[in-house]
Amino acid sequence: MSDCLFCKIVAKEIPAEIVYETGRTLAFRDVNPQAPTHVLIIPKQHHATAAALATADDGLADEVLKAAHSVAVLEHVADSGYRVVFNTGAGAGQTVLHVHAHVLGGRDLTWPPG
Ligand code: D5M
Repeated sequence: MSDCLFCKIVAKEIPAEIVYETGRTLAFRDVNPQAPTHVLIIPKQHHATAAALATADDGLADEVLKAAHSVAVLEHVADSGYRVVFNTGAGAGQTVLHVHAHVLGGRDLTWPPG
């Protein structure tokens, strides 16, 4: 989508600190990190929300989750524990309408989230 911020990162039209990439996924550091490790995992193909990704039924949601795990390993937070979050919809705090998994780790994470 031409006006989508994360599609522009995929197209390398705006910069991002990319930490991991596969054929259909991209992972880059969040500009406003909430933990020592805070990486966003996106499908390169545009889907607005996790719900849209889940219903695409082409294995892409699976690839995003696998990429999240790979990033956790690369960032050395897989053993200590990390969180994968999909804010889905405005009421849950989703501000960028290109589905993204937040991978958060490197500190103790409390529950429930705000
Ligand atoms: O999370 C959207 C997240 O996207 C939020 O944590 C900031 C991050 N963000 C916004 N613009 C950028 C760029 N240009 N690079 C990296 N990260 C970015 P949400 O779940 O939608 O609230």
